[in-house]
Parts: sequence; C-alpha cells; structure tokens
Amino acid sequence: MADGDFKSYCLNPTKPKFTPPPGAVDAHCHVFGPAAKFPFAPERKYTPYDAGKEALFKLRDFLGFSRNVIVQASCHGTDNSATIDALVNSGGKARGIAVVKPTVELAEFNDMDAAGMRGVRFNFLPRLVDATPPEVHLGVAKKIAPLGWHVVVYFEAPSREKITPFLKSLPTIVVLDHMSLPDAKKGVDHPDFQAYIRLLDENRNLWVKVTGPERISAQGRPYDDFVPFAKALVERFPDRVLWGTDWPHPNMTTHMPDDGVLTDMIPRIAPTAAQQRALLVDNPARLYWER
Ligand code: 0GY
Repeated sequence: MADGDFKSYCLNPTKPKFTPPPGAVDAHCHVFGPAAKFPFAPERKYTPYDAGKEALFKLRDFLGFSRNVIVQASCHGTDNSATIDALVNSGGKARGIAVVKPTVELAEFNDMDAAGMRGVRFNFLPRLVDATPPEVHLGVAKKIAPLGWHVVVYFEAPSREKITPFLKSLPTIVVLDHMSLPDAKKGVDHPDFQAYIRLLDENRNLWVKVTGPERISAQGRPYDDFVPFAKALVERFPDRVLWGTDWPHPNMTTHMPDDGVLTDMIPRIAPTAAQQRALLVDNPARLYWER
C-alpha cells in the first residue's frame, strides 16, 4: 500500500503478548459510520473509511480489553448518532465523549447521559475543525459540569501557552488528548515538555491520555522515541493517566498502526502491575463508570 493511501484500519492485527488486566479499558477510540447509515458531516475536513461498532467490539475482545471509551470524531461533526448507537449496543461496555453545538439544552444532555456519554470534546486542531472561540466552549463546560461530566481537549504542543488560561478556566476534570502531541524530536527534558509537566503539576483537575505513538513518534515504528514521554507522565501522574488505541486511526499518512503492537507497548510505558492497573482499570473506571 502506498504511503497515505489507506482504505481501512489494520484488518489483521497481531495478537498482543501483553495481557491487559481484568476490566481494562481502551479509553480512546472512535467509530466511523458506516456512512450508509450514519453519514459523515458536510463540514468535515476528512472522509474516513467505515469503521463500525461491530469491528470495534471485535477488536476489544481480540486485544483482551473489557471496555471502550468512544470519542466522537470530527468527521461526524455534532451528530453523535453513530457514537450513541455504539454505546447503546455495547451492553454497558462502552462510554462516550460527545461533540455538541453550544446551543444544546439540558434535556439533550440528559438523553446523552442515559446513552452513556460522560463528557464533551473541544478540538483545537485547525486541520480537523474550524476554530470555536474558547468562551463558547466554556459556556458548554459550565452546562455539563452539574452532570458530573468532564471535558476532553485536543490541542498541539505549540498552542500550550495560548490555551493555558482557557484550561485553567474550565470547571470540570479536563482530559488532554494524545499528551497534546509533543515534539518527539525535542525529547522529554526540553523546556517545552517540562512546562507541560508543570501545567499538570499545578492543575490537579488535568488528566492526560498517554496515547498516539503513531502520531507523536518522529522515528516511526517501533515508536521508541514516544516511550519516554508516556512513561514520564505515568510515573508522575499515576492516577490521572488513560490509555487507548486510537482505533481506527484516521488521517495517518505514513503507515497504518497494528493495534496489537500498540497494546504491546503498554508495559514499556507502565512497567509495574500497579501502574498498569491504574492506567487501564482504576482511572477509566473512576472517570467513566463510577460517577
Ligand atoms: C484522534 C485523532 C485525530 C482525529 C480526530 O476528531 C477527529 O477527527 O480526533 C487526528 O487526526 O489526529 O484522536 O483520533
């Protein structure tokens, strides 16, 4: 397959050697369509291949996970139907993160909550969405706070300073996607990543997903340069980290990751059984199932 010419996710992942502990959660994945049933949003910035709930649940079982957190992706805009359909057909084994219009009323949030949604996502990547003013996002965050929901924020490392006042203004737990895409070439000791660690140190409502080796690594497989970043965060913030596959891996340009290989990276970033249990079981359970 030519670089960037991806017609699907990895169809034959490797069986991982690592066995996730009972109750382990893949806390960052998506469903796409199928487009015939759940059309993609007209305002989308990319059109993915179909990647429906059946394939996601099969992957969950194959990799040895118990549950999923399904994050609404930008290609579906603010129509959460595909994600909700996956949640309500998961037998309680999935929770979700929605993307909503700022005008959403409480009744709609209550319906989404009943379906398994537990938060909203604010996306700041220009390649994925048109910009929304932070004060509009803040209005949504204030609406969802009383539900016990949280906020997921996707931004890139160069935006850290600009976005910090917004992050500090949020009244909920805030989960940062993909470690906010650090520059792997700079390394963990660079002032940029050290400032990121300080941000988490100083704001105890911030959590972080130690996900995205296929996006963050500058070296590519086996993603060795990703490991020190994720490991540093797991060590320092053991009770505020989450892990996920990011299946079905939209917008990959260099290669399509093997989800079994990604799963086998877990012991490299969380070497002890206690770290693995916190990362994969206790932290996501607290945030998504025990509210
Ligand atoms: C991810 C990453 C991406 C896409 C989206 O909402 C999205 O479309 O999140 C990406 O291209 O970085 O989290 O899966």
